[in-house]
Amino acid sequence: MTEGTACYLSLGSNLGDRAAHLAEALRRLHSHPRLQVCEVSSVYETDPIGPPEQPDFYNIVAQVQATCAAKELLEIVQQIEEEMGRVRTQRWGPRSIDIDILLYGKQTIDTPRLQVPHPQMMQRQFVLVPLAEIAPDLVLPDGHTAAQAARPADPTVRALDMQLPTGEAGL
Ligand code: A4P
Ligand code: MG
Repeated sequence: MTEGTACYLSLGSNLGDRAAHLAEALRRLHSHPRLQVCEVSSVYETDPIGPPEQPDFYNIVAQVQATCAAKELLEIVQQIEEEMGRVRTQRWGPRSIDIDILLYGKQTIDTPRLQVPHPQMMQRQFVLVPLAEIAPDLVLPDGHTAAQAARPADPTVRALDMQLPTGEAGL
């Protein structure tokens, strides 16, 4: 049986080699001793939400088993963002890699540094469509399943025929 807490992460990139940044972030997550990357959605090209005039994003959602607390998971993802050279300039602006915690098991967390479930996840098809691909029956904060909440035909979220390797595939 797989150990730990089932978590869902949203990964996005809209600078440089977007697919390579996502693949590198997955590799770094999986190589952390407390994390195992179990499922990865295919890659979606998505219209930017936030400041206009920025490049389209590549987005994926990954399911990760975590044998650490949520607070430590946030520290791990922020360290990966930092190591990968993300420069925080503008809120919702361009970035080489952004990793958000969508869900940490069934926990609700509301601290200044961490809110889980992610407060914007139900409004973002770039999160819901890839989430529904890997976990259609997952029940979301509003009681709907991921498959019910996702609009796969949304023109702002375009599936690319591109699958990045999961942990099992030897990241
Ligand atoms: N924080 C609180 N809760 C969480 C959580 N559940 N997961 C805090 C991760 N971080 C969380 O984030 C700011 C602070 O949020 C962190 O210090 C952490 O303590 P940040 O990553 O430094 O800043 P940000 O990402 O620029 O801002 P924000 O508000 O987190 O933006 P989002 O929600 O990450 O949105 N459009 C498309 N198509 N695809 C995208 O991926 N992403 C964004 C960024 C905007 N538009 C997008 C996309
Ligand atoms: Mg963020």
